[in-house]
Amino acid sequence: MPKLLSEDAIAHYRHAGYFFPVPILCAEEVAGFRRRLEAFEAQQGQPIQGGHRNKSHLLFKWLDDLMRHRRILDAIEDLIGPDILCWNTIFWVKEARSPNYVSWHQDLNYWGLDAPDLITAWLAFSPATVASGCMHVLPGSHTEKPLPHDDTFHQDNMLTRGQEIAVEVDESKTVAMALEPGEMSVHNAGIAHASGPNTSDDRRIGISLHYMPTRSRQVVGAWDSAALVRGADRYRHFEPTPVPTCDMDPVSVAFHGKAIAALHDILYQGAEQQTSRMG
Ligand SMILES: O=C(O)CCC(=O)C(=O)O
Repeated sequence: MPKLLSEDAIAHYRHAGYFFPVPILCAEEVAGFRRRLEAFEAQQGQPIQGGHRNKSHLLFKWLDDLMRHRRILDAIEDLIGPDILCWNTIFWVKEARSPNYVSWHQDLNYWGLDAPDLITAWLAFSPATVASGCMHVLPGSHTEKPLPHDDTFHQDNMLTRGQEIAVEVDESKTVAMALEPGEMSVHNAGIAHASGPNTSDDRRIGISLHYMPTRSRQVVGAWDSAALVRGADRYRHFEPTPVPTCDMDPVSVAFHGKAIAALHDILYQGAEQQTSRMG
């Protein structure tokens, strides 16, 4: 018996590689999360960026709590079973009227993870529409051979290396995953996906949470970390991340530094250039 998703939603995810929308937070709850993020940005005097965007659950207690939200984990358990690690959490912020985009890519090529059932849950903190640059997916592409990619390092591309699928993607076959604030989409990390610039007057803010079964392995980096968010981990392939007791808990901030350095090496493996972008 599934915990949250319908049998149809699960079947759709398996054959198409994605499903949306899944309602997670009410309007008041999601506004509270947006306020917390924006309070941090106001304190920093700039939008969240660089290392702060990744493994951010180690920096913000409220994000560690969100990563363990019962409804999110029920949906993930319906798709990958009860023993669940969260490998990464990444903020994706496109400012109002910003040219920033995400080119067509497949994440499994870059994360060094031997985890064909790795799921990205993407939760909207603000309206994600076609105009604001919501994500698009190419249905079924997670079941095919990984596509070749080029590194473009384009300045407006939000991805680590501006990685882009080297063959033409037939846009007529793609699906736009528009979300209201508080709704979530899920996609398999092998699916081809992308998003366009933000032509709206509001910021487009989302958090991606990357969940995988505990049997998964890191095969590129010598060391990697993950948070056990549900069930038991009898494999111990990843160093368990500390649970912050408050925002900017010194113990988890120190761990974050080590985890981000390891992630940087994994994401830039084989690249000809390196920047501070990670995503
Ligand atoms: O937020 C976006 O537009 C893209 C996010 C993405 O590529 C991902 O979550 O895998």
